[in-house]
Amino acid sequence: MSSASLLRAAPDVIAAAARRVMARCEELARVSADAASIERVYLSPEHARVNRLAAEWMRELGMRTWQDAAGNQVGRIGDPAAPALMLGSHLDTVLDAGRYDGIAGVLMALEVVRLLREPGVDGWTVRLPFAIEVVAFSDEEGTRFGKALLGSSAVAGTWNDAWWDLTDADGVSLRRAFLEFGLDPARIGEAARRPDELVGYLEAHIEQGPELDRAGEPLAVVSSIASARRFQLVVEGEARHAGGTPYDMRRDALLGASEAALAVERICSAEHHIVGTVGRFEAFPGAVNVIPGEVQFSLDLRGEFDGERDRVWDALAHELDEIMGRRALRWRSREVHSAPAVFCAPLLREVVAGGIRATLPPRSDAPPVIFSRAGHDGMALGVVTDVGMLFLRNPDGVSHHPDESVSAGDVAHGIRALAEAVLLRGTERI
Ligand code: HGY
Ligand code: MN
Ligand code: MN
Repeated sequence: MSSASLLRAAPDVIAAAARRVMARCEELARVSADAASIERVYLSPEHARVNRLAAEWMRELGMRTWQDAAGNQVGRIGDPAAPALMLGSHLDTVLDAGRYDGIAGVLMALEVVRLLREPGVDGWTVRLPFAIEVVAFSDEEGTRFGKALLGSSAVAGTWNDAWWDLTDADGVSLRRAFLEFGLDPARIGEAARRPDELVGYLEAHIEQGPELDRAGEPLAVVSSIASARRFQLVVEGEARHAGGTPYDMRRDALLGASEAALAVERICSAEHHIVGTVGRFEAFPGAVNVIPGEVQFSLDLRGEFDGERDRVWDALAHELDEIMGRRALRWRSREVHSAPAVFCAPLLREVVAGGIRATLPPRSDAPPVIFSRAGHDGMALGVVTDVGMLFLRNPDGVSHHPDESVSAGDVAHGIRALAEAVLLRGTERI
């Protein structure tokens, strides 16, 4: 794959594009359910507001825009009859989020359109053998309903009607939230795209890890996206008086669940490319003078390969049986999310590597290649089209946190590399 630059754009134009991305990340960060932090969840008023903003920015670029049946905001430019190369990322966030996770990828995709569009007979177009679509996915995180990738699963045609009964912390079902947002659950199938409508999905995203920062590298090619399984676990003991109950009579659910959380760290940290995290942990009844009779906690388990991830889950389940048996407790689990590992398509890996080579100073070795421990919408889209990802350096790897950051300089590199990758993809047979 050539490393010659195909993009005709002056450095100051790219720098201006990066500044626009950074400014818009700040603007979108202010669209939050909480004035003191960034919080934007699926089918919320904040989701509707950022979709309107994204649609406005898409229309400014001459794109045709629509909100699809799952609440994803879409813009399209180019030959209406041609298949599309889909760019984008997500605009929803975790709680107390950073400014760039997902957001930067959507905005960088818009800047690529700005760089590639040209005046056509009936408006703006792109001189490529495919159209370009930019998708702002609506629920990559799964913050509100626990199941991640809802927006991109609808686009991939893998929506599961069992999800309609998922409820948020207030007991609102996904079905009711759809209706209140103005969407029709019966039409969810209309969001699905066919393989022949797409030539691929290409996403730029901050790394959400420290590898590029430690290596002093601004950009990387993503090899694969970690497979994930998420569980809700319950440990049951017996609520008793904190003062009057002697230790030999206690069945303390919190101590059993705490041993379980430590076992997650011990077992996963001994594995290669497996990570397990207990992110939510709640004791009931939650009174200071009552021995916890029940604990509910989450488990987010990820691995480079599905089989390894599943083997570790079996080992964890065996360990929990031992812990709870020893403590005369009971435990159960409910799986709330599962997504297989997705391996990025060789052609898209090549064009991303070519885009990086065309952007950065000449180098003798190949651009860095990284396995993504973070999940992305590409995990859902992998069933319907080729997936490729470009990673940007994420200082100190801080993400899912207000201190999440990315430099304007690296965003400029990322915009150029993404545009070069799109142009390289355009030189290939469809
Ligand atoms: O959880 C993740 O890995 C992604 O940021 N949703
Ligand atoms: Mn995230
Ligand atoms: Mn993300």
